[in-house]
Amino acid sequence: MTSLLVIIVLGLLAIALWQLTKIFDLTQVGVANDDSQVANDKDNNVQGYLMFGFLAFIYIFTIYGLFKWGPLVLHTPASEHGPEVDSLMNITWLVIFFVQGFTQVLLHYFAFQYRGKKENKALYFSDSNKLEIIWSAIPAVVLAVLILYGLYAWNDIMFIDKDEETIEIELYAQQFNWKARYSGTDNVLGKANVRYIEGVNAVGVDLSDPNAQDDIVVTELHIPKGKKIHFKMRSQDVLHSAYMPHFRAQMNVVPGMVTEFAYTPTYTSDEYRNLTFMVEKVANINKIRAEKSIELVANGQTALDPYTFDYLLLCNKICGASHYNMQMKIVVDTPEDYKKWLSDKPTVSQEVKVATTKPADDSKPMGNDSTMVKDSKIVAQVTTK
Ligand SMILES: [Cu+2]
Repeated sequence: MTSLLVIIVLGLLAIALWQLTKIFDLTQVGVANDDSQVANDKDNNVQGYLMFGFLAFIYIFTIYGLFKWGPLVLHTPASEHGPEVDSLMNITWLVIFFVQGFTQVLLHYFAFQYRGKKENKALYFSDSNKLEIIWSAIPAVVLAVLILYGLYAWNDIMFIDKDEETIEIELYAQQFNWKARYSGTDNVLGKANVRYIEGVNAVGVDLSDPNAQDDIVVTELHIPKGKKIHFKMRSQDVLHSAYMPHFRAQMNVVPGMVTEFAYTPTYTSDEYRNLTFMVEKVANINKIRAEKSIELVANGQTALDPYTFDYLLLCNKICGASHYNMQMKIVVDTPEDYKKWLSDKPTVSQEVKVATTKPADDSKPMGNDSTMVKDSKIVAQVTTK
């Protein structure tokens, strides 16, 4: 509402200014002796200097933006391949800044230097092969280097050494939540199919497969620091995207196929929380939340809880009405804590056994099933619209 008012006020202000200039023009009748529509040297000089004014605006705004919003970047990567992604990003930014800085100066300087002058005559030439070669070859070479470097980095990141010991975890996407399946002691994920989804077997594990007997399904992802995690991703319904920004990892999750990504976490959640940049970031967030809480309490609402940092797995494909809230907490443990955490988790086959031996009236949908019912209603609403 406020923004609409601001837009209306700005619009009215522009109309008022426009009317003022008209009145000003009327007062000049008989005074001004040059009312020609053709620009004279004075007009061209003003436009020429305005070019420098605009150039200054671009640079000042860029520098302001860097200082104002620069600290909001993700900062230190939490995976082994992270620095490689960051340096690719940084090099691309440097090239963009250099090209932008250099070409904008040239563009505005030329507009000033060759502004209209009464005694000047335009020089016409149809083409210049030399110039065209220069401005085609330089961007071609720069782009080729960037793309080759990107391909090299991508191949390096996506390469999974068959002999390397990895931990296999499945990420399962549903509108609108994530589940993780651990491959258990055999480190082999059992077969799974959407047709086997029933009751507590929410990701459709094939319980007749020997490899599936020790599979464990959870709603909070725990991974150990310093071990390579090999994620295999499946989707139950639509296209999702598994996005783990702090680990510089993202992969589409596509119904009907398995996609993969592997990385090695380098900081436990606790270690990452205690990095200087994160301590400052969290303090800043909590300062904003405290200020907001004062306002909320004054209006009779409850205050906001203080924020603590957690790694997150987010969905980065707009997949439906509750896409914005499709996330799962990721905890990076020490290898010992990870083992301890995983050791007391029941396997899917155990959970199914418990659920099926329960008396009929007691076998209500468990865990996320109630939200699944709610979410499928949302989907039904969306699709019937
Ligand atoms: Cu999604």
